[in-house]
Amino acid sequence: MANDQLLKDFMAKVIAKNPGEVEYHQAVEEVAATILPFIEENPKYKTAKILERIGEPERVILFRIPWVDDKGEVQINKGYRIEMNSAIGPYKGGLRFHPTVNLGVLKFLAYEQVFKNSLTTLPMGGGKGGSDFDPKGKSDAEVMRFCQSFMSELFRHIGPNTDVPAGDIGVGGREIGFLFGQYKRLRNEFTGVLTGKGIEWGGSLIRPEATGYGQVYFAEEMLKTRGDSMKGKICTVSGSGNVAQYCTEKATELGAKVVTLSDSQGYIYDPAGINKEKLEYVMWLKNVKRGRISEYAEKYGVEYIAGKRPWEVKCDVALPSATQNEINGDEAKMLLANGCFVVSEGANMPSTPEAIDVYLDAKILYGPGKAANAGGVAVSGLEMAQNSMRFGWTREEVDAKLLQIMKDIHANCIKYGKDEDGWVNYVRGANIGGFVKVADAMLAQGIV
Ligand code: NDP
Ligand code: 2IT
Repeated sequence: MANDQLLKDFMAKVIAKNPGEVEYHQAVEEVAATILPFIEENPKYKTAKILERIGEPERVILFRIPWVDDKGEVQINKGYRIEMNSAIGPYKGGLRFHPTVNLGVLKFLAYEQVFKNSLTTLPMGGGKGGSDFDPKGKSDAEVMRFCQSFMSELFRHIGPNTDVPAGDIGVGGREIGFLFGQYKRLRNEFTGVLTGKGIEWGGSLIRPEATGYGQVYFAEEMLKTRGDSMKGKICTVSGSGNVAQYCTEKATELGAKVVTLSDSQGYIYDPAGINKEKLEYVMWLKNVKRGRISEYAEKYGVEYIAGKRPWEVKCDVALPSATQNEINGDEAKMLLANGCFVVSEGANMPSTPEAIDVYLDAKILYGPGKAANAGGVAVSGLEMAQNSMRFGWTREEVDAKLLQIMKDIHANCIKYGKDEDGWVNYVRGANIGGFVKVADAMLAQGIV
């Protein structure tokens, strides 16, 4: 059967089985488009229905999170944990607290996580969870009560050898602390059940930096294939949270100039570049004051463009680091028309299918999220290893391991993604590279 028809038939079944979960359909289709032809050439995966099995979560946990706000009013949120695949290790993946969270969003994230975690070379299965809780505008006490209620149900489903959550949008060091405290209290056990912990209580050096650093290391590796580097490049970054901050730090350190940052309300354009001192202000603004990126424009007298995304700004390298579907087809065309030739994704699925087609048609250096942002979960894996040893590595040791992992992921993408003309399709490379290890483990473990 022709590949187009194979994909159509496969997706019709996925959509029928998972109605309305549009982000999930999108993530599955992107993978299936490259994996189905590979499976045709490797029939052992076909008869065992590996791709169909990978798409069905091993377990989905859905629960109520009741909590009381500062006014004494009862609030109710939804809680989720998708335990997607445990073929190569315990379920592993972040928790997202954001009002847009629903089953389809978390299933897309858990699905991507399976392939990403496999690419890291570390023994981690895939999972994702979270809540439709909105931390914006909530007091620390409200966030704590919410986290305690969330963990009061989640604790019975997770464990250091079962399922190890971490942060994602809306979940950073503060939330991981409250979640860990409640887990320890309920289980009377101090274990590495979460990653992204504080350095004094089982965390790893470089975990906060890891996603953004890894994203830039991956861009540097892609540039190297053309004898080029990040030095002197103009970069546009979206978001201003954890990933965006450390992506900006590393890009600047490697000699690039980051000229934009954004949040859900708009973006700032600073043509002089966001240097060390300005980045320190952003970290304070976002992590301590929990303010808006527009305040940066007021402080430094630069332009703030409300209600828009930064892809209209001329750049060499785009580093999307906010959320899914934040670059559409028209924005991708605009990026390329302005000379952009590298896209390295810190966010998960930030480019729409139309945007990806634009990159692939133009044969630019495009690093999809499941490869380019794998540094975060990779250092989570290193945090788990340090917790098991009851011992910690230095900053330099962890950073060196992170860099090596990003290089290995890049090499794996080349192995499966290099075309005859020498151009590397990193989408195909990452998907097949991530798939093979999980698929072989599933074959070895029987029909489970
Ligand atoms: P944070 O919560 O620290 O920051 C999120 C940033 O993205 C904020 O600036 C936020 O703006 C913006 N944002 C969130 N939702 C939207 C939206 N719907 N539209 C526009 N802007 C939005 O999260 P992280 O930095 O941790 O995560 C960013 C991305 O990176 C996500 O896609 C996440 O899945 C991915 N990722 C994160 C990893 C990690 O280790 N943290 C690892 C790998 C990937 P605002 O404040 O206005 O909401
Ligand atoms: O999307 C991701 O890879 C993360 N949010 C990090 C997951 C983790 O377990 O560190």
